[in-house]
Amino acid sequence: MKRYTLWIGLALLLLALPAQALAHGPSDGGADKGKIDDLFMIIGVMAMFVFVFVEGLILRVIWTRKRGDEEPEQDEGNHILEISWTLISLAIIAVIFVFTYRFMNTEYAAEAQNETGIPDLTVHVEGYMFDWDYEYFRGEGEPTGVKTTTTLTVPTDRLILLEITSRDVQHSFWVSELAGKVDAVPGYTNTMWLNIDKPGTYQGNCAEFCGEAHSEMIIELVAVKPAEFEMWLSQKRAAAGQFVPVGTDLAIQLPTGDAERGARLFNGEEAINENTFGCANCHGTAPSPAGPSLAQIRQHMNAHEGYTAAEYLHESIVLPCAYEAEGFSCKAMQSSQFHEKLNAQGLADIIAYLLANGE
Ligand SMILES: [Cu+2]
Repeated sequence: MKRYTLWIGLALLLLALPAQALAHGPSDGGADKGKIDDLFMIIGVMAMFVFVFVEGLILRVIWTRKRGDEEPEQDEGNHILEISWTLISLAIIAVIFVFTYRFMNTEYAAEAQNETGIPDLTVHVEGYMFDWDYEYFRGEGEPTGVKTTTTLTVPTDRLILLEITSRDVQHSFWVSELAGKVDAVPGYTNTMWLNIDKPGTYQGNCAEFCGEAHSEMIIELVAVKPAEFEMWLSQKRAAAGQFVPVGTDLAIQLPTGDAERGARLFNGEEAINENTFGCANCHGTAPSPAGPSLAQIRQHMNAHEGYTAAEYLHESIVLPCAYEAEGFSCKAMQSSQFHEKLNAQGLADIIAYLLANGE
């Protein structure tokens, strides 16, 4: 019976291991893969010995002792034993320390390859509750006017510098296949160098717990061939030139809204200027601490004195902190800066959807 329990336990443990736990480091283009692999192997092998030794002792006790056995003789004050396990632990920690320190002192492989120190593309990465905004610059800082959210598009075989910061609380930029975690700290800029070999989509996530919808803080890094990237960038530039953000002026006249398109925008199924909004992440059908649910929004918009429902929604979207719904924080929505990412038509569509939802 006992043995079955053990095997079932082990099988469950293996099943519970996510694939990411096994994919232990960058595979392409970011930090030096060889060095991370070495470090992983050294620590992994040492940990394996300790694991087998300790588990072996535990198993031995399980197998040899029976219920009702007397307590074995206790051995106290054995200096040789105490000194030796202290020294062994110290030696293990010293080895890990030396190898880790050596690795921490090497620069990003992409940076080391580059002689001029000037990147081909610089991207300002700004984390906020609960998404990422990217602004693209040629070279070190020639503006392109192109901005995206969530999805970061970059060329392969080019030197890319990410300048990473945060708009509100601490976040961490982590695309495990490309490089290690880099903290996004308000008022401070950290850097990450990339030179990606393989085109493809690399998934990442915020790696610093930052609030209710932290798990929604997905990073999607799309690497495309340089020629494709240039096409993408020029299309984006053209679109960015036409895009007029709605801004925070509540007195402006909004066009007639399309509730169906509003629903697609609200649910993140349609983009404006390549920005998706994902309002539904925080404002779903079920109550959530992240934001008022659709039913709660309906209540609020119909009960706000001195405002029509449409006026209330307009203000709540472009100036989330003008009125804070009881029991919720407006900070996350304010960080999203929707007044910069929506145009007048998009805002009118979302308002039309929410108004229809109220009927
Ligand atoms: Cu975060």
